[in-house]
Amino acid sequence: RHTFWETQPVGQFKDLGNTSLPEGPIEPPTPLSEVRQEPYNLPNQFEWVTCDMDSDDVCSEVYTLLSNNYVEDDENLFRFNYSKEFLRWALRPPGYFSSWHIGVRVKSSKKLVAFITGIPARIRVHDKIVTMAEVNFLCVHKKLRSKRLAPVMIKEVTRRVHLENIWQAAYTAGVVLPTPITSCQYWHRSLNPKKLIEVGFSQLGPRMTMSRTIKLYKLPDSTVTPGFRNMKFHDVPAVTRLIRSYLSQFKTAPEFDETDVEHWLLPKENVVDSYLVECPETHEITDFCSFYTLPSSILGNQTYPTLKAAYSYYNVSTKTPLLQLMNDALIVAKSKDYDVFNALDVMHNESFLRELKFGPGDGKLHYYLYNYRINQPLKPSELGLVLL
Ligand code: YNC
Ligand code: MG
Repeated sequence: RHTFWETQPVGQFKDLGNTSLPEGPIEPPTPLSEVRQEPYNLPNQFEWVTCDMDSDDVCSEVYTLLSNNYVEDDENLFRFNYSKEFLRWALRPPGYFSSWHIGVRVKSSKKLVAFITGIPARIRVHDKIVTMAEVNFLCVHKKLRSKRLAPVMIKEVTRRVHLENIWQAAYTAGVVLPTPITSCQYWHRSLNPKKLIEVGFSQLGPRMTMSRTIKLYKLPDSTVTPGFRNMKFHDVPAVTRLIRSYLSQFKTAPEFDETDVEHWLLPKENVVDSYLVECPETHEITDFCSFYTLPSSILGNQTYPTLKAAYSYYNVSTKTPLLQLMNDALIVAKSKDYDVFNALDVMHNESFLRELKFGPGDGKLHYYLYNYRINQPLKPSELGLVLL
C-alpha cells in the first residue's frame, strides 16, 4: 500500500505491538564514503537547486510557492500562509545547513515548483539524546501532484542529511504514514468569533446568537498575572534553565541550549511572541509562555484575505497556574488582533483547553521519527515537541 514508505527505515504497521524489537536506530549509519555523492534523478525537465534563504528573491519565490501550494484544510477553505520572515526564522536556526533547503526548478523557465527542508535539532527520546533533522515544508506544485515526486524529494533530503553524518529525522504530517509515534489534535480558541463565523472557520452554536457568542469569548484588555512581561535578551539564561528542566519530564522533547532559546524563543515581531513571569519580590523567572504567528489565506473570500492565527509553542508553569498563564497568553493575542489561538493536546495543554473555551478541530497531526524505533506509541501529553 505504501510503496515508498515500505522501503524506508521507519516503524512499519506490521511491527506495531511487537515489543521484541529494540528501541533505537533501525539501520546503523553507513560510512560517509558510502553515501551516494550524486543527487537523485529527477524527471528530465527539472533540476535541483539549493535555496539561499538569505537572498530576498529566493525567499520570495519560496514564499510564493508555499502560499499557493502548501497545506490546506480538508474542506479547502484555508491555506497556510507562512510569512517570509517566519520562513527565514524557521530555516536558519543555530548550525543550519543551506544544503538542506532544497528546491526543484523547471530547467527551461527556472520556475520553482517543489521544496523540502531540514534543520538540525537535538531531540531526546526517552533517555537518549539524538541529533536529528527536522523535515518540513515539503511541497509540490498543484499541477505536478501524484507523479511520485515527493519520494524523490524525501530521498534527496535524506541523502543530504546523511552527508552531514546525521541519520535520524523528526517530522509531522496531517496524513497517516508508517508509523506515528503519537497522533495529536489541534484545538482552537476563538478570539474574533464574528470573523471566524463569517469566513466559515467556525459555526454559530445551537441556540446561540452572534451577540451571545461574542460575549462568550470576550477577554479582559490586560493580563492579570503580576510580573507578566515580554521576554528580553537578558532572560535567555534563566529561560533556558526553566525550559530545560520543564521539558525533562516528557518522553520525547527537544534538548535546548542557550543558543536555541535565543533563536527559537526570543520575541521576533509577527513570528514568535514570548512572555514570562518575573516574581515582583525575588525577580525569579517562574513561568513562561510563547506562541508563533502563522496566518492562513482564506480561499475565495472577498471581505477577508487572511486569518491571523497564534499557535501555542512552549509553555512552562512552576508557580502561576498553567490555566492563568494561558489565559494571559489569550489576552495578549487578542490585544494584538489575532483571530484565533490554536494549541495541540501535547504536554500539559489538556489541562486548560476546555476550561479556556478551546474547541476541538477536525483532523489530526501525526508525529514521526525516521530511522528510530520506539517501543510504544506515546500519548500526546507525553510529547514535549512542537514543530512549525
Ligand atoms: C507527507 N506529508 O504517502 P507511499 S508535512 C511524507 N509526508 O508514498 P507523490 C508523504 N510522505 O504512501 P504528491 C506526504 N504526503 O506510496 C504524501 N507522502 O509510500 C507520500 N501537498 O508521492 C505518500 N505538504 O509525489 C506516497 O504525491 C508518496 O504529488 C506520494 O506530493 C505529496 O512537510 C506532497 O501537505 C505532500 O505539496 C508534496 O501533496 C503534495 O501528492 C503537497 O505522488 C500540500 O508520498 C502540502 C503538504 C506536507 C506537509 C511536511 C513533512 C514532510 C516529511 C517528509 C518525510 C521526511 C522523512 C525524513 C527525511 C530525512 C531522513 C534523514 C536522516
Ligand atoms: Mg508528484
